[in-house]
Parts: sequence; C-alpha cells; structure tokens
Amino acid sequence: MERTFLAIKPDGVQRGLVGEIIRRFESKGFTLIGLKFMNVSRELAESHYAVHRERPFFPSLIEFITSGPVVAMVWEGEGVVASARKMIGATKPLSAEPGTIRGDFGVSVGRNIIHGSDAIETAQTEVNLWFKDEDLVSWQPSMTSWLQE
Ligand code: ABT
Ligand code: MG
Repeated sequence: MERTFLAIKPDGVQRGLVGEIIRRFESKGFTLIGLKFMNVSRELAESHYAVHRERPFFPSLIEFITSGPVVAMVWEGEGVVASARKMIGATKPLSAEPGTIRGDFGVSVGRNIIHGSDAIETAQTEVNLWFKDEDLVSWQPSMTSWLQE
C-alpha cells in the first residue's frame, strides 16, 4: 500500500494546529501508521532538505525546521502521496487554495505549517530517513469496507 511522509513543522505545532491537521487526514480516510513528536537534529534537517542545499534560503530553512518540535508521521492509503499534497496546498500559502491546510492557515512560504512528500520515490526515501521499520504499525482499520469497495 502507498505511503507518504508528513511533518507538522514547528510553526504548526506552536500554533496549536496538530489536532486539526491530523483530523483532516483521518477524516479523509487515510491510515496513520507512524507518529513521532520530536526535535529535529541539524543532521536530519540537512539530509531531509538535501535537494535545497545550494539554494539561498537553505540556512533559514534549516534554522526554522530545527527551531522547535515537529510531529513526524507516516500515512498510508491508495493515492496518498498526491492526495496529501493536494490537501496541503501550494508551497506559498498565499497562493494555496482555500480548503487546503496552507490555504486555510498560512501566509508565508517560510512558515508553511506542514511538509508532505512530493512523489512516491521521495516518500519512500523520507519514510526511511525519519522512521525505523519497527516504529511503523501495520493495521487494518475496521472502517475499511466503508471507505473502499
Ligand atoms: P516542503 O513540504 O517543506 O518540502 O515544501 P514544498 O515541497 O511545498 O516546497 P519546496 B520547494 O520543497 O520548499 C521546501 C522549503 O523551502 C522553503 N522555501 C522554498 C523557501 O523558503 N523559499 C523558496 O523560495 C522556496 C522555493 C519552503 C519550504 N518549507 N518551509 N518551511
Ligand atoms: Mg518539498
């Protein structure tokens, strides 16, 4: 089954949006299989954002993501990678559609509340970077037959 990595960033945690954000993915019908409340080390932050290493905003991005606790999560479900990105909305919160997380709660690209893997391969890499296999819980929600034919 497809999996994605989501992380509620320090701004989302500080603003008290953890419950609201988890509620949206639960209500949609995706399955939570990994959850961790943690501080992010500089090493982990730099690996996670390695593709942006040469960009001018890289130092402030690392500063921000290591500035306070985050909620790291793995969610499972058919099409979850692309669907979660839709639910999160555009990178720039002012361009994000209302109804998306960034569209409803954000104004600034450097404070965009939540991270979501951008492709299936990226998701696999990020799940492995943030979680050990034994920390993921494989389970079958009893409502499955009410969500899928
Ligand atoms: P992430 O989920 O954090 O990866 O955001 P998203 O995939 O929507 O956007 P990308 B392009 O991956 O941006 C990563 C982080 O870099 C910040 N950023 C990005 C800037 O601050 N300035 C910029 O010009 C760009 C392109 C926004 C993203 N996260 N934060 N915080
Ligand atoms: Mg990204």
